[in-house]
Amino acid sequence: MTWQTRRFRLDLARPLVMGIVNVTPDSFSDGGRFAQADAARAHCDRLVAEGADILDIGGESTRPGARLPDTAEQLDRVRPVLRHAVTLGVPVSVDTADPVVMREALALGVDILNDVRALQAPGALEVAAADPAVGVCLMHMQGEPGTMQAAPRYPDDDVLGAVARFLAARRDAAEAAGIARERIALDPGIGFGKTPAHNVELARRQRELLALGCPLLLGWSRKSTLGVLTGRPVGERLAASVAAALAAVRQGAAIVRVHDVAETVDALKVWHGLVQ
Ligand code: 7PJ
Repeated sequence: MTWQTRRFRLDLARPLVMGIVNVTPDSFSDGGRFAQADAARAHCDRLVAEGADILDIGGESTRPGARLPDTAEQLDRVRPVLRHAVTLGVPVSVDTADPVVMREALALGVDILNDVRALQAPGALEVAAADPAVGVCLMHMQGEPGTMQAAPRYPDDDVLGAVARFLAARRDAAEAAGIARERIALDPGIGFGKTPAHNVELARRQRELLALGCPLLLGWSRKSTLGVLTGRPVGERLAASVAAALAAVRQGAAIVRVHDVAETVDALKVWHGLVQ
């Protein structure tokens, strides 16, 4: 299987590691912004040196309870980082749901649109379809980031069914808009409007999502369900995150989205060497 992205047709014979580059500020001063862009560019270099197959760059925190930055603010954050990232020889994705940010990112040369809203914002499908080869990742989210973790529920407790139906519908909408199936990856959206039990159920039944006919991308890195399983705070979830990435691959994931690239790359090399 392959995933067509703008400059690269990605071979999915072995699992790929997508390294996370967050450009979300803790300072709003100008000095803060320049320092932040510098740090994010250096982080891109580091993740590529560590073996990242894809860089995922986002300026829109979708953590539960996060405030949504406006378009101009998001662009100010990600623009300098994207400009640098596209020079590094690996495919670059932009983690955004905003069609204006998508269009600008495409103009800067990004290869993949990674959208936690699965191209549902007005104009987003059209932006993706207008580019002949850009790859897209369509993710399932129930509710809105601000409130999605307040007692999420699924009819008949069928989280896998709900996720599969949503992803099938968004895949079909993308294809109908002119985005070829070979350009589409799908993601069940671990932690996006889901309890720990829902996330575990999705992991156990993940293989059923392969019937959707697209590569699966999974993001477990440092997420709160790993805190529930281990009792550890977010800063101590490295081993848990690596284990979750391996589990996702065993269950059919083609791409894992991670913060800790070096450790995940090593784990997958050993996995690949020992299990064939
Ligand atoms: C995901 C994402 C994910 C995809 C974030 C975090 C929250 N994009 N963006 N899948 N998560 N495709 O990293 O904790 O799971 S932001």
